[in-house]
Amino acid sequence: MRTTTAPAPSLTAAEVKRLRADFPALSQSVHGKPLVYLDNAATTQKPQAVIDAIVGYYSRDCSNIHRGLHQLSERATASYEQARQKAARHINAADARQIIFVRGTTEAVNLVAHSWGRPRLKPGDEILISTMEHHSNIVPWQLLCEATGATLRVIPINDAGELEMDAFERLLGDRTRLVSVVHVSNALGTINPIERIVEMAHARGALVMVDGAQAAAHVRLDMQQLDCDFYAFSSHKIYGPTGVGVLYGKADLLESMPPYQGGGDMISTVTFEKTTWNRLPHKFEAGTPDIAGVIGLGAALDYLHGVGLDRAAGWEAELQAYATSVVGAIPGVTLVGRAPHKASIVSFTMDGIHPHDIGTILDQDGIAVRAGHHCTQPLMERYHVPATARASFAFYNTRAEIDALARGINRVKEVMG
Ligand code: C6P
Repeated sequence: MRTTTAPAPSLTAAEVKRLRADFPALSQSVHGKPLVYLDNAATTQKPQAVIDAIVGYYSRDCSNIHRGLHQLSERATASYEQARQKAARHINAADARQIIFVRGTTEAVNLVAHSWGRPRLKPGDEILISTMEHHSNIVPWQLLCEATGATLRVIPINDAGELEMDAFERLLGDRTRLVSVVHVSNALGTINPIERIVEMAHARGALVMVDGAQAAAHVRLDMQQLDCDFYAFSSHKIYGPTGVGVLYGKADLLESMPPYQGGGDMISTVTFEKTTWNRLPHKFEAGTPDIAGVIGLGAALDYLHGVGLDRAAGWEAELQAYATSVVGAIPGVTLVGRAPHKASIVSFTMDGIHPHDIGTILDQDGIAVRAGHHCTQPLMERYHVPATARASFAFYNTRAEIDALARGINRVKEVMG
């Protein structure tokens, strides 16, 4: 018998108010105004629990991991490996061995391009990406293509900012070895139909890598259901520290790939004649990792699941809808990215005003947004704009902050004449 569960109700405004107190950075003033932090796609603020976990490691458990037999090392190793279990649960990976700690999404893509791609690809093979990719999901594949003679092909998008799935189907062919696409676009907010993409790619014998940098904090993830071959996300966009991220991979693929870097911890035995590799996941974690960062990520995942990812996402969806209507209604503002299925991002331009001016004037009002090409230059070219201003939300943002953004945008118009 199939059972259905009702969607979790969204956080309430009162809960959000209480939760904001968990984030010390949110209570500060900037240029004499209360901070309105709407740059969460660049990085989220960190709850006290994450800060405490990092301080706790350095002040109590500071030691190296997987090496020492002493108490401190055992404690640090346990916290580090617990974080791996938490990351596995966060994305519903079948096995924590499939979680490789890396520096972030960027390193995860580079790892796959290097370890999976270099030994396998040859001239005539194709890698498929999309127009809305972040540079970190473009450049590693370009480097791979240069090294192997493979070809990079690009799925177009429509004006709303959605993948053109018919074109994707046509581009998929016997030569396609890998499709690497973003789950949630950092510049448009579009949520891509990953399950469908995986089905279509697998039907043609191609693997799928997903850049989940903007999805992991906002979308419930289930690797076993998505069935993608690789998935990457960064800790710092999910309330954790910078410098850490996760590469998930299917176990048989990871087993078949050579190490990315050589050094300590990733070996089983070393002689000058021959070295054998450690088992997963350690084969891909050479050298002393960012132990405090990984422990901080574990605390961030505990924190987010304590809040409730679905309830947080529900609140963010309300903010997204409200911001889209309020900002989109301001004369002279054009929203860039109007897909019906979006998460936590409102990107816009203003007639005759450079996005850098928008960002600078909003900052004077204490409002933090990002203005620029968002490391998606080919996407900016697709829309014939040099840059956009981007407001991006976390569950701790409020409707009052979006009202402040709208007032700020009106002030930008006044200042710029
Ligand atoms: N986007 C933004 O402001 P790293 O730097 O490795 O943690 O993440 C890279 C990355 C990859 N993919 C997507 C979709 C991303 O959004 C990012 C980072 C930030 O949009 C900084 S450019």
